[in-house]
Amino acid sequence: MADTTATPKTKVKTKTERPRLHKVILINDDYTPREFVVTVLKAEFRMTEDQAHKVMITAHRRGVCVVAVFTRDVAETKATRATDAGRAKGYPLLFTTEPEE
Ligand code: TYC
Repeated sequence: MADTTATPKTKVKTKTERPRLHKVILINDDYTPREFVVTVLKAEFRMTEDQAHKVMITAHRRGVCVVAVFTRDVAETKATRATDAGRAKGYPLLFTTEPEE
């Protein structure tokens, strides 16, 4: 009978890396009403009125503002949904995504 009890000489150690996070970025424009931007931020990103107002005013003053970070799929879905909410009302409101460094 063959000896089947030999100890394996190599060990497999799997290293799992965390998924890279992606930023959702709000872009300013001259047409979308401030209150509408706040409404979208509250609905899609579960922000309070206060948080949403701060993000909106930062984008308004500086041109862009990071809204939040998520895994890539979630970031892209939320950016698309939020952008579509503006488009449905005829506004050029734009959310983009980019990977975190
Ligand atoms: N600049 C817009 C206005 O004055 C408001 C606004 C803020 C639009 C932030 C987009 O990402 C934005 N009505």
